[in-house]
Amino acid sequence: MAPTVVPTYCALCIARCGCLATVEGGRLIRVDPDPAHPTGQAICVKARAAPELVAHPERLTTPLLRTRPKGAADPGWRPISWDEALALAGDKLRAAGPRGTAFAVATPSGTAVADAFAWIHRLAHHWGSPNLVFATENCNWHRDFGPALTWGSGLAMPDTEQAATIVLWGSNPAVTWLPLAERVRAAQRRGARLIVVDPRQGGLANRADLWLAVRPGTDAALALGLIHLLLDEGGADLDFLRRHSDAFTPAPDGDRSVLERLAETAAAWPAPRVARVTGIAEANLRRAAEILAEAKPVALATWTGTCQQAEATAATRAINILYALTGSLGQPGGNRAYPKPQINDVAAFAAVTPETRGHTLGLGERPLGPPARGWITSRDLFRAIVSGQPYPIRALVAFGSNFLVSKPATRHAEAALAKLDFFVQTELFATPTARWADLLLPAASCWEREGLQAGFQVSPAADAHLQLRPAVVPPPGQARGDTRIVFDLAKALGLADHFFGGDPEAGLAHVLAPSGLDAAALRQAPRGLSAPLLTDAPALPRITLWSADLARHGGQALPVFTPAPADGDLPFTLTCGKTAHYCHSQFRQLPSLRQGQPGPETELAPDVAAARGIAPGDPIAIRTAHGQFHSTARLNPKLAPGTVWSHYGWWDDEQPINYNASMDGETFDRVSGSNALRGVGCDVRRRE
Ligand SMILES: Nc1nc2c(c(=O)[nH]1)N[C@H]1C(S)=C(S)[C@@H](COP(=O)(O)OP(=O)(O)OC[C@H]3O[C@@H](n4cnc5c(=O)[nH]c(N)nc54)[C@H](O)[C@@H]3O)O[C@H]1N2
Ligand SMILES: Nc1nc2c(c(=O)[nH]1)N[C@H]1C(S)=C(S)[C@@H](COP(=O)(O)OP(=O)(O)OC[C@H]3O[C@@H](n4cnc5c(=O)[nH]c(N)nc54)[C@H](O)[C@@H]3O)O[C@H]1N2
Ligand code: SF4
Ligand SMILES: [Mo]
Repeated sequence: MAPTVVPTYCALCIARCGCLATVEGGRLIRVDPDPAHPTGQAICVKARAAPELVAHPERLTTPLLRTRPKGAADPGWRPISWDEALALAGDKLRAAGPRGTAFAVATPSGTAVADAFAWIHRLAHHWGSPNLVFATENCNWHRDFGPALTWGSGLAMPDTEQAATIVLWGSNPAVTWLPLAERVRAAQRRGARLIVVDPRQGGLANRADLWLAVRPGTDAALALGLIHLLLDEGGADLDFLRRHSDAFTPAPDGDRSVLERLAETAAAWPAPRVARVTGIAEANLRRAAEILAEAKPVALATWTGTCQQAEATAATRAINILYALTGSLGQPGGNRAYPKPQINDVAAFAAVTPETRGHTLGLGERPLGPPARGWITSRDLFRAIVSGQPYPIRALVAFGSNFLVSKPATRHAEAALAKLDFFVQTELFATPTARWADLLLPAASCWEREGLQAGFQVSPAADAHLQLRPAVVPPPGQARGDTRIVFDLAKALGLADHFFGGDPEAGLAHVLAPSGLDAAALRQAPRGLSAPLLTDAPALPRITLWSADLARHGGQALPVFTPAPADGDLPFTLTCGKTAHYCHSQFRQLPSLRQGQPGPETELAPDVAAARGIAPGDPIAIRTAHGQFHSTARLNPKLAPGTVWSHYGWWDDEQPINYNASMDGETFDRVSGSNALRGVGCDVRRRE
């Protein structure tokens, strides 16, 4: 049979790159970019390896039931039918009860589970579970929700088309978000300036106007120092602040204005101190302040670089306030939300009663953080399972999510997973986390199921784009899409009434109803359509430099940063980042990707390598206060001095190569629960 070319998009990560899938005889044989799609300029090695993912011999193909005790190296999986599996899950979840059931979901930014994300929430919410674990506290919280403390909503997208200056702050789109990187490059070509704040000069930082080589974990000091310079030297947009913020109102606890109080707080960070703490030369600091004052509007992209820190809220607040001082928020050329296709949200957060929400783990400690939406940390989950406090949790329902590798070590992990009465996981592969499951359900990959994307984010045109991604090949064996599995489970739990009678097609019709397009029209147009009915762009809400919410909950009304004291035993600073080959702990099974990146590597700044006598290629061990992990050394002169920059997401039964096993699940931001995975004291040695 002649090959056919199907327009679609790659759903493997946030970038959702428009692409062309070539299919021959029911097999996916290649994936190419689709320049006619708003995000189709390029694809990455992961999409090129999609044929290996689809045809992989280790993919799960049938429901599997454990026959050996938990903790045994081999679970003794026994294939069972879908009917048996769903009936079993229904019985076990009824036995555990709604409060005794927790849910887990893989990251929607780094997997295709985004297709089913809202439906999974709907299932948890209508079942009545107070608890759902996903990556948010270490992923998108400080970009999408944390800024609400300062201006009531998330950061929104940088308007790269009209920005005079673009700031990438702890965000590396050349590796993590190709279409955004494309747009930043295009902006540079038309003369926009680029400032990159990152301990590592990679990707777009190589052609930035200014690279601020921040010592990992000290971003709050940098932002406070820049606030100080802008206020001290007349670089802040006071007019904008007068119109849109509380800057000129008296601070609630005195008679001076919020702006005066902010100036006083930031004055604790004069340039020489900032330089000492962050490692950034004073001249570069001043240059950054000049650009921010002169080349407006400023657009900001920030993501996990500033999120995975012990004081991520202080960093986010300081960066957001600095951004507010530029007067660019919500303006053309600044960060602003674009109108999106109108669709119905089916996550059903409103179905959660206050009583149920009151039982969300961690809500008492972090009421302004993810628990307010029912999103808990794996640490809190494991503690509750092991101790039975504040109430017993007996069952876990997971859709992907490899938390044993992607979350920091929590002392209770194995004890908790061993103690669960019932753990059902939907997966593509038998991961280290899945090995603890009682029941494993085979998931279809994004190439094997339909998926809806409403808005492709990176530009107004992309964000108006609505696409129903087709299944380009059938799933292996009996694997099913997550959405279908959610509907099946809903029926098994007697929740069909909340799930359109258990019919995913009726559910899809409901989702699409307000968009002006229906499933039939979208199936006719696999490349997607510009939706006729869009949401209104939200008005700029009032900016609160002074956070009464934080003050009320025992936090700081204005951001304050206390640098960690120097530790002679752990003289270097460990941090991490993503590579083009993998998403988190995924894709290690795919031969072409494994060939490109065969094992975990750790880049050392030249001063670190010299101090420890380490040469490129040396096997090394990285020690933190909580453990050590093995890696292979690389030298990188483009790292801030003292920095150790490592890959993560690796595991191995023989060797300790899991970065997160050496992290401390107990060190986290008090407001959000973000773990200190970056900016961690460490030492490095060569292994013999
Ligand atoms: N040290 C360190 N740790 C980190 C990070 C870091 O930068 N440094 N990054 C953090 C971030 S940003 C995130 S988002 C988290 C990610 O944490 P996780 O969400 O746990 O991501 P993965 O480890 O990639 O595991 C995802 C799992 O979901 C499965 N999966 C993929 N697609 C599907 C699907 O469509 N359906 C189903 N049912 N399963 C699927 C995959 O097979 C895989 O096993 O990791 C965090 N951990
Ligand atoms: N290839 C690939 N793409 C992905 C993913 C993936 O796993 N692989 N995951 C997806 C997901 S879930 C997410 S959340 C996004 C994340 O997207 P990004 O946030 O862009 O990803 P990272 O590479 O983890 O981190 C960004 C930068 O932070 C820098 N950094 C490290 N420590 C610090 C610090 O202390 N301060 C500052 N300012 N910067 C620091 C790193 O050097 C890195 O360049 O990517 C998405 N896209
Ligand atoms: S960056 Fe790669 S993995 Fe992510 S959507 Fe684009 S092609 Fe797919
Ligand atoms: Mo993420």
